[in-house]
Amino acid sequence: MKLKQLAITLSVALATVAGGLAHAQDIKPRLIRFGYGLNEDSNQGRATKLFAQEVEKASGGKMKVRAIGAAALGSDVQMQQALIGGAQEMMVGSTATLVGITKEMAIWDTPFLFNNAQEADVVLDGPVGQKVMDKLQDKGLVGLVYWENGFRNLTNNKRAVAKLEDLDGIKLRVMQNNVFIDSFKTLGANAVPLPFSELFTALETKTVDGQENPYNTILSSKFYEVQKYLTVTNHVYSPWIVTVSKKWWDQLSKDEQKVLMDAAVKSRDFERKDTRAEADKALADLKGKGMQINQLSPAEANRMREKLTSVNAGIAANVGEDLWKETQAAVAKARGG
Ligand code: TK8
Repeated sequence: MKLKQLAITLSVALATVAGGLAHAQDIKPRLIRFGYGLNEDSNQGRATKLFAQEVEKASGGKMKVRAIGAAALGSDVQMQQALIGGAQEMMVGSTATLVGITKEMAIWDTPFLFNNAQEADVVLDGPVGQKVMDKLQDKGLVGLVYWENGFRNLTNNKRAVAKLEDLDGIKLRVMQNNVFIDSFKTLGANAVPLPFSELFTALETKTVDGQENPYNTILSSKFYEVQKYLTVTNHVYSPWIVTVSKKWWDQLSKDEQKVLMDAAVKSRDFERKDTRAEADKALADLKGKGMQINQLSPAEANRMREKLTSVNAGIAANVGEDLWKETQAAVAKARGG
């Protein structure tokens, strides 16, 4: 009797140990090359670092993230191709640069889609954001979370842009994306698509006169050194998206995938807070660096806004009327309408 009980206790104990081991074995040593475009000392760099720490912690040091910034692994578009081919594991970059791969991503390029970051969070983290993200899977990418790049503002070296006509003929670098090209042509600028990794030099050598990016990036990429005028336009909210090579992701165990997903969510929450805190004081910082900053009058802001609505039909046709309508409904709901 006693012996039998001991045997049962032992076998239960053994099963528990074996179970624990089996679980631990679902995480293998992995090296994750994680590329991004901005400097290490930027909101993108800081959140990548946090992601790396979380992955290492949750995997007991087995999964290691090698974070490689400043586009050292290539521009957004080049890294996306490396992920699809399986030559690189992970990256973070703009949704706007993914439009050539997944046309639905262009929905986020709709001018003035969101009025504030809270609306963006609700829609991006909700069913519409997930649906658009899931489209990547057919193309060899897995989207994990959206980070905040932020509301974009205009800088240039020619003149203070106080009204629509001031944009006439300004050579403006835009992302490699048709909605951005159309938007700025519509506003009268000479839109020049270029990868972000070439932007500082293009500004410095005056290949282009201006660019548009969130305050955070204007600061961390030191655009204030080569740009004099900043106009607060907030013309569009840009998300970043953390993506994984699907080829590689499909080789991971469920446990390994969970480690990455959990760390991605933590990095997203950290990144949004960090970005917003930095943006809140960025205008004062940029003024301190010598930039001349102006706000558009409400009347001029409205003129710009109205002009830009002419690109909406093209976006709707590209992403599909259903997604367009679903997004508008999700925004209205986020607004409490
Ligand atoms: C960084 C880019 C950047 C984007 C741009 O790789 O290209 O202007 O705003 O954040 O994705």
